[in-house]
Amino acid sequence: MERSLVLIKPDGMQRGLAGTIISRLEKQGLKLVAIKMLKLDKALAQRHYAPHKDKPFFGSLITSITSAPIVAATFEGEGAVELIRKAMGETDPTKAEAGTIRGDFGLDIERNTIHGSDSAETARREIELFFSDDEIFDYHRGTGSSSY
Ligand code: D4T
Repeated sequence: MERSLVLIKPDGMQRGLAGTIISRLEKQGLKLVAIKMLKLDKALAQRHYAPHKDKPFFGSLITSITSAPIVAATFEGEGAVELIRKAMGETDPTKAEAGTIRGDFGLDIERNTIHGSDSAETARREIELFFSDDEIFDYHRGTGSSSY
């Protein structure tokens, strides 16, 4: 079963959107298997965003993601990576469609409320950075709204 890492970024936290965003993804049928709140230190932020280390926005990305506590979560489900990317919408909220998380809540490209892994391979790398094996739970969740 595929997994994806989701981060509610500092701007999302400051606007009280963590519950709303987690809830949207849960309602989509994705299974929440790990969740925690933490304040990223610079070292972890740089490891997480290492693929962007040569980009001009890398410095401001690290500054913003370490500026306040975030919520990190792991979701599981068939096609979880793609489903979450679709639910997130375009990186730039001004281009993201209405009904997507960034389209509805994002302010600008630096304050786009949510991170989601961009491939299953990236997800494996990112989940390992944030969660140990014993923080990721294995439990049954029915796909119907009334089964548990
Ligand atoms: P993440 O990785 O946060 O899920 O976002 P995306 O996958 O949608 O976008 P990305 O990897 O291209 O960018 C990572 C992160 O950097 C911020 N960013 C991006 C920025 O501050 N300025 C920019 O010009 C770009 C392209 C937003 C997301």
